[in-house]
This record gives sequence, C-alpha cells and structure tokens, in this order.
Amino acid sequence: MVSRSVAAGLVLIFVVLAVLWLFNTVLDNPIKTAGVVNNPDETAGLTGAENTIEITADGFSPKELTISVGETVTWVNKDAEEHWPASAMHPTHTVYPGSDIQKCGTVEEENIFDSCRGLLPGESWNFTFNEAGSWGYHNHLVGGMFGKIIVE
Ligand SMILES: [Cu+2]
Repeated sequence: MVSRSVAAGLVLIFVVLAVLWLFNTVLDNPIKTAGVVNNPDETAGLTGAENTIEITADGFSPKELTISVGETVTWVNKDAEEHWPASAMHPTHTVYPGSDIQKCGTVEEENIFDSCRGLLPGESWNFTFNEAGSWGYHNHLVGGMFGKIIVE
C-alpha cells in the first residue's frame, strides 16, 4: 500500500511537471520566436537608413561600403536614367551566394543580390547581406559602373 502511494505520488508529480513543461513550451515559444523575428527587423530598420548608396550618372556613391552581417543596404536612384544594381559577375550575377539572374522573376528574386530590373529615377531597392565577404557588384544596364559591399 505504501509503495503504491509513493508510486502514485511520483506519477502525479511527473504529470504535474510534464504539464508545467508543456505550458512553458507553448507559452514561451511564440514570445521567443517573436523576439528573434523582431530584432533583426529593428536592426535592419535602424541601419538601413545609414547604409544608403546613391546612384548617379557618376556611379555608386559610396563605391565601397563596409557593413556587418545581417545589415541592409539601400540603393537610391538619384539619376534621370534607370539603374540596376546586381552582384558580380555580369551577365550571370552568380558571385554572391545564391544569386543568379535566372532567379529574377521567380519567388527567389527577393533573396538574391540583384534588383532584377532597372530602378526608375527616385526609386530605391534594398538587400540584406547575410553572407560575410567582399561582394563586388555592378550596374547591369550601364557598363563600367562598379561597387563593392564588404560584409564583416
Ligand atoms: Cu549584369
């Protein structure tokens, strides 16, 4: 009888702990997930304003920009012509990991270092760099216009 009570008690404790653990998991996960999702967005929002590259008839300004992994760079077309920033090398744009001009027009378009079209005057485009390295890029529409993003 005693050992049965002890066993029943242990089972009851185990069940209570299991329920508490489940509750914690269910309650914590959405909060933790939201935190993980929100923080990079906030960081991108804050740094995005600073990491701006202007495109003029003279090219990209600044030509070279150093950022940290996970930061977003925004290109703004300040020229009267269309400009198309894209990863090296022309014409395939495959140097940045995952990038490929063939992905333009597909669902993967958002994840590649390629605006995939000419930016109209006044228009901007941004890209978040999650790969460390020295990433050359160019203007797909205008020859001889190069820039570099260094991601540390
Ligand atoms: Cu190109």
